[in-house]
Amino acid sequence: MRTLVVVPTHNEADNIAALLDGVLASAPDADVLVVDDASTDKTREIVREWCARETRLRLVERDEKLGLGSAYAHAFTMAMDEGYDAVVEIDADLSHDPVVLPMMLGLAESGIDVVIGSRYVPGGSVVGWPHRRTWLSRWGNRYAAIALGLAINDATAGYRVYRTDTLRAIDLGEVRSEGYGFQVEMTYRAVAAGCSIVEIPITFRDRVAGSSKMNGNIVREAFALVTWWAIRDAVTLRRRRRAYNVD
Ligand SMILES: Nc1nc2c(ncn2[C@@H]2O[C@H](COP(=O)(O)OP(=O)(O)OP(=O)(O)O)[C@@H](O)[C@H]2O)c(=O)[nH]1
Ligand SMILES: [Mg+2]
Repeated sequence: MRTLVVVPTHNEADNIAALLDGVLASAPDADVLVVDDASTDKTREIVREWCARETRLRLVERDEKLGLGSAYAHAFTMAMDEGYDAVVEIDADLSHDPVVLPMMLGLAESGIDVVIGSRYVPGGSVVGWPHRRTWLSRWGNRYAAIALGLAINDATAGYRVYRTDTLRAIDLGEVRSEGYGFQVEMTYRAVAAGCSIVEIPITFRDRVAGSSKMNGNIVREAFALVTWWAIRDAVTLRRRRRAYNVD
C-alpha cells in the first residue's frame, strides 16, 4: 500500500523534528508531506534541512495561513494525483503518537476505508487537557453524533488514515469547512458514501511546546455546520417522506 503521511504545520519549530523522527521510523515504507502555512518561526528551515537528507520527505510551502482543512485538501489532491493508496492525517505537535501508525495502516491495508485514532472509545484517553477543554471536546462529539446520526465517538479526531478510494468517493471539492468542522464533515461524508470506519483507541497528549491554533471561531464553525447539516437532513427526509407518502 503506497502511503502518504500528511503533516500540517503552522509554527511548529519546537515539535517538527521529533515528529518527523517518529513518523519516519514508525512508517518505514511511507512518504511524508509537510504542508506549511506561513510559519514565521524555523519550521520551514528545519523541514528543508530534513528534506535534503531524507528522500521520503517533501515540503509544500504556502504563504498564507489558509487553515487545516485547506492544507489537507491540498495534500489529499496531490496524493490522489500521484497514485497513493492511502493518506494519513497527523498533527505536528506530538499529540498523536506515531507508534500507533503500523496498527492503523494495517487496518487500512485490510480494506477499512477510514481508520480513526479515537480518544473516546474504551482504552482511549486525553492527557494534559484542562477539564473544561475535555468537556467541550467530549460533548461536542456527542452533539455531532446525535445531530448527524453518526455511530462515531470521536468525529473531531485529527489522527486518521483514509484510503484514497474513499477520498474520491467523498468529493473534496465540495468540502468547505476548516478546523474541527473539517474532520466532522469528512466523517459525515464518509458515512454518507457508505465507507467502513473503525476507531482504535489512542492516548492523546496535550502539546508541551509551541502554541495552540485552536480558537473560538473554529469551535463555533464546527457547531454551526453540524447544526445546519442536521436541519438540512431533517428537511430533506421530511420532503422525501411526503413525496413517497410514507407519513
Ligand atoms: N498548514 C496548516 N497547518 C495548521 C493550520 N492551523 C493549524 N495547523 C496545524 O494543525 C495541527 C493541529 O493544530 P493545533 O494548533 O495543534 O490544534 P489542536 O490540536 O486542535 O489544539 P492544541 O493541540 O490545543 O493546540 C498542528 O500540526 C498545527 O501546526 C493552518 O492554518 N495551516
Ligand atoms: Mg494540537
